[in-house]
Amino acid sequence: MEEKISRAIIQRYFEKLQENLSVDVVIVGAGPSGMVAAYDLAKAGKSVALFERKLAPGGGVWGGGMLFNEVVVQEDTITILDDFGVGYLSAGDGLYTVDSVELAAGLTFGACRAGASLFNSVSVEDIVFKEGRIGGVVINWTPVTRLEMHVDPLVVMSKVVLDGTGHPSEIAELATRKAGVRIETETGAIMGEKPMWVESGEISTVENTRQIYPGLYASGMAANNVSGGFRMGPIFGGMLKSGRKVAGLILEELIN
Ligand code: 48F
Repeated sequence: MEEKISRAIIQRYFEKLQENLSVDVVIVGAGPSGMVAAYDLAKAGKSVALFERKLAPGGGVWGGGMLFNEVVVQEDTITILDDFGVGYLSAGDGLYTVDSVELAAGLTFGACRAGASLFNSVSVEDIVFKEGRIGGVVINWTPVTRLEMHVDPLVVMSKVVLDGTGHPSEIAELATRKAGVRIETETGAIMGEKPMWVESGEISTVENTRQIYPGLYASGMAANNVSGGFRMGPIFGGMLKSGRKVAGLILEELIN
């Protein structure tokens, strides 16, 4: 029995990894925007590999506002919560509270059930940059990167990479710093997140969700950081809408 359990885990994990060595879409970061995008893209029949540095997917959702484990969403994003079967309560003025643990768990479950392959504890440490296009990601175990062990990584190829890494926009940062490319912003560089202004940040996060370089898209707070939007704190409608928007844009590219 002991041996069978280990064999089953090893066999299935390596099958899963091999199935994901070349995919339609790599999503970096299992935050809310990345997981909504993963759900929509997988539902549309695309192969999606989602890499999350931490053990637990969910990004900034779990902590709610200052560790009070509730977040707020706006009325026009309720349909996305319904898709995932996540519950909500009216807080008046078109706002709803959502239990942040239910939201993180619901988004994770929804993305996986839709068919996305989620690899947790795996960090994306570099990009593949070939012939003027981002063509995949370089991955390693998070403990290896955290301990700065001298271990070479592996590579996953994809038609499209989505930077869903949140505030640091790590993939856009790699593209500008290591590949030296100009990205699709006013300055051609990462503009950096501005301070708190909820209404503006919520709108601009969705507006700034787009392709920023051939083969590279940005969503959520990564899109905000890339294009210099205002931060917005524990309101998550913009993140959910950003994930839905970027999935639509990627689908358009993959179909054409
Ligand atoms: O930051 P995060 O939750 O992404 P998001 O979809 O949502 C932002 C909100 O949570 C919140 C907010 C709302 O008002 O301001 O911050 O933009 O999740 C990003 C995920 O990406 C992972 C990271 O651990 C987190 O779970 N991540 C970051 N860099 C890497 C990564 C990397 N290089 N490789 C793998 N995962």
